[in-house]
Amino acid sequence: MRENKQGNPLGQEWKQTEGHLKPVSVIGLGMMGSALAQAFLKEGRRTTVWNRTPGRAETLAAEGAVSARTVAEAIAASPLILICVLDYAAVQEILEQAGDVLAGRTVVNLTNGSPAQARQTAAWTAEHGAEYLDGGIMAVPQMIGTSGAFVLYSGSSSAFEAWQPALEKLGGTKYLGGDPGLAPLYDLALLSVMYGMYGGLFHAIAMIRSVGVQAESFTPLVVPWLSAMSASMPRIAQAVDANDHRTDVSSLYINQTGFVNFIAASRELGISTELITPMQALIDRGVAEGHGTDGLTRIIEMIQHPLSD
Ligand code: FVH
Repeated sequence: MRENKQGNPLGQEWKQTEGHLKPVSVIGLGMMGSALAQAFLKEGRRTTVWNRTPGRAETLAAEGAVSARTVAEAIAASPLILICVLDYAAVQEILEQAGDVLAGRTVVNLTNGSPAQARQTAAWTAEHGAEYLDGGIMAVPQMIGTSGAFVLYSGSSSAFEAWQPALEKLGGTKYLGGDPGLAPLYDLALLSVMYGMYGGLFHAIAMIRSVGVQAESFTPLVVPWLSAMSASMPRIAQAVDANDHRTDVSSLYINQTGFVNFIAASRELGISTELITPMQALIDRGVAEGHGTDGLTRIIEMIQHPLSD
């Protein structure tokens, strides 16, 4: 085996590193990847970075990162490799450039994707001798390294145990299990909550602005309303798990009537109803299928068993 001057096998230069913090390599220096690299640099950890467009590494290099010229060089530099790029097609392109240096390392892929893509990437990395963790970042770049950020992980439990102290520098960690598809599944489910919330907020703001009211003067009413409504989530979850869609809050019938007003008012205000009509269609279907006295949670059953086209 070829060795470098210090007697370490080539491709394992990180073994020379002094100190207790093992080096990390961050691949992908977009908004999120840069924030991840900065969190490790802040900790004083040797951080090697690589980006397809090399100019993006300059700021981090000025902050102390080692800028690798190739993917293989970035991977050779550390036992822990974080990848955060556009999509899994990009992840695959990157991993294929790694060659043999991948063996013996841990790849933590924080790119947004589907459970099936995560499982495929896990199988591919295992074939190349690396441990694999998939991750879902529940934060925006500015939150990385703060107490508000948390990251979901799934895949190799031994890799998670070994690297948890390092990964905690990015935000809270939540390990979901050995199936690498779990982190992206939970990530996408939580994003669904976020998009639902923003969809509702955007429609509401459009309504309010159409009569000349500033969004800023409306949101102080929205925040306590959302907190009050979200307080009911554990009770809703309990009822759903028990397959109990009865309600003492409001029936599908009542929501159906309310929705007619909601749509009519939006049209009168000249606002598109694109964000809200899908919900109306589901409420109408629930009533048509004989569930008018059930609560809104009946919709969960309906979308789990969609109508065939
Ligand atoms: N930004 C956010 O708030 C969210 C929070 C939750 C997690 N997401 C996911 O993180 C992934 C990266 O998102 P990002 O915000 O960093 O995205 P960009 O700033 O647009 O950077 C994209 C990077 O991807 C590189 N890239 C794209 N295609 C390729 C490729 N074929 N080969 C190699 N790298 C590629 C791109 O490189 P370049 O354009 O600078 O050369 C950027 O480094 C994403 O999955 C989010 O969903 C972020």
